[in-house]
Amino acid sequence: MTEQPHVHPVRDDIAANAWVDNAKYLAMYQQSVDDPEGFWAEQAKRLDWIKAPTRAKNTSFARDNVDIRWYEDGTLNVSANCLDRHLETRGDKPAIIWEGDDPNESKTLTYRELHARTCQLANAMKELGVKKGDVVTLYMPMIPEAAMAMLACARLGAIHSVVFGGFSPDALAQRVIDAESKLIITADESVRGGKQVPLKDNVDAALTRKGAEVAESVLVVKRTGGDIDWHEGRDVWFHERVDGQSTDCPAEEMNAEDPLFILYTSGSTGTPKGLKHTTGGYLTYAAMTHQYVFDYHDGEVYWCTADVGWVTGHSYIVYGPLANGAITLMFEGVPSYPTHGRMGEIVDKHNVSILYTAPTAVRALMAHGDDVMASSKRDSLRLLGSVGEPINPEAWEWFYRVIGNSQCPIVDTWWQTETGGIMISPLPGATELKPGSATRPFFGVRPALVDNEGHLLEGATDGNLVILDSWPGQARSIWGNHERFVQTYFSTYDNMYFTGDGCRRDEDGYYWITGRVDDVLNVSGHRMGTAEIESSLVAHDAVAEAAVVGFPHDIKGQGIYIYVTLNDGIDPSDELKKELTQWVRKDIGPIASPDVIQWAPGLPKTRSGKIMRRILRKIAANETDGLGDTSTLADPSVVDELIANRATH
Ligand code: 6R9
Repeated sequence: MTEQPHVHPVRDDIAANAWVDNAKYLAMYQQSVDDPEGFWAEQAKRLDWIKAPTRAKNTSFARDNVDIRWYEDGTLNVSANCLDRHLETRGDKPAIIWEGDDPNESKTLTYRELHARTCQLANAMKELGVKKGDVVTLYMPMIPEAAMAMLACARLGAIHSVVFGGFSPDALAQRVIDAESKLIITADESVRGGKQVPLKDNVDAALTRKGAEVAESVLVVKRTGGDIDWHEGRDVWFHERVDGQSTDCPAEEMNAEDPLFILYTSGSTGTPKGLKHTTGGYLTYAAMTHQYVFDYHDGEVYWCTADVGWVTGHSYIVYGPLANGAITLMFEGVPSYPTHGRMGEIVDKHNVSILYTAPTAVRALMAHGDDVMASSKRDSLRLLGSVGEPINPEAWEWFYRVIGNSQCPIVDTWWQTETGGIMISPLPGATELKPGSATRPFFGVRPALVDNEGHLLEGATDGNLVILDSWPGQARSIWGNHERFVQTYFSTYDNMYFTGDGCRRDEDGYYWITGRVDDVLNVSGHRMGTAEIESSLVAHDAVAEAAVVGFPHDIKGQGIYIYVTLNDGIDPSDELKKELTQWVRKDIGPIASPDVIQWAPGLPKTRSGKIMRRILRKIAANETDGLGDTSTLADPSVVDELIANRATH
């Protein structure tokens, strides 16, 4: 990238009212890295503790002793911090504004109502046998009950594991089994874009899988009233069990390092990992980043368009905003329904000030031209945010100009499931914006770039993005497998957390994330391991071998390109391509739908049998002029064959 970016200076009107301007950012940042103990001890005061911590940080990234603890002698309850403590000051103010898939459906829950409903649900969960330390799986639509269920778990000290409602029964079963989850909370169906998704049927199917019988109860919200099967003794209607409960439920006293949730995410190898997040540090970090990055001020309506199935939904629909007493908008549907103007119409309808969304959504709207926003004014907007993948400068400028009427700064926030909260991002009152750059680190975050041997690189350069020291929101482990946690994040480079992302730092010290450097794809902001898709494909009778790579896709950011070697005697056909596409969708979920399948009589391999994905990526991207070093290939003719028969997309 040699082209000079178009710099957007800090707006005076924003800086004048912002929590931090540039001088304050620099001073606070310096303090946060010079004296993390003092800085984070002070920040902990934003929460209500039952017993205040006497120490903030106790962390080690050493590979033989990865041990991360924050506020370890403090106790608190996350649900009490998100609900109870607001009752006196803002009990009758909105907590959640819910906008249904159908534009005629919306409702508001005040803090008092959300508190009462959460207590009722927690009492119902107790009746169903849920205790402190149990794992509860949530497989839910984007309805307020999803937030209530998270908060009810937190209230009881149970650990939630939210599984995205677009995942298949097998993917759900895998997560239920891994977490040994005894209760599942779901709905009969979810509704997105006018279509029903059979959540309860999927749960039924998941629970027939071997091992999934650990789940003893299924609590079912009636969302659509659609037809479902009923398993007497296992299934319980939400309204029947919850509505009559007491609206009072004491919040369990939890240690700061007790688990709050696990959330599964894809890595470069193996099955998805359940990242474990804990209470005190996570909530401090989620609340603080929400306040500063979105420059949140009391009474503003804030809308994050993510799904609660992803970490963005956890930290920036539920925990960060509610800890701050904010008004958080929750949207059940999709930005394209009933028309592509929906997002702007929701902004107008609810007077949204802050809109946090994903580059893929912006690009999908941009493809329809500027008129797509003609049905709304969006003059309530003050700030825009982006997350999930790199945002290309064209999409950034369109987001700025068309959605934000050239009036709103954009915070491009880089972070991960593992980091719990935003790590690199502009602060609206402090940071000059360069479209495409996540800019500078948040307080307490020490990013660095290293070469492949782990040598620290200085100045303007490209490298692998690592973080040199711990921050309170960081995941503590992988559920049931600490060794894998150490292996994945702390063994590539000594004493550093490895993010898996490549990155460039420019002359101004701004960070530009360039994408994953491992075998993880980012399709429309969803993380997927190539290994997961490959293992799904080779489980099909016709498939001998499969290799999956990403390729540049105008809207999704990355598309999924699959090379398949068929078993002897199987004929390639378009029908078989369709069958394999359905197979993967059914096995993992629609988000893993292949974009392109190419038959590959052979795959390029090294003499030791390793697939050379670098070459497959180049062919998929149609960059076959610069294949680089192919001298280690066992059989170079394989590559010529693949180029000659490259599939188009
Ligand atoms: C929050 C979230 C994490 C991966 C991450 C990176 C990519 C996220 C980004 C971004 C460039 C941004 N990513 N935000 N890349 N700019 N602003 O998305 O978590 O689902 O775990 O994905 O997403 O590659 O490593 P998660």
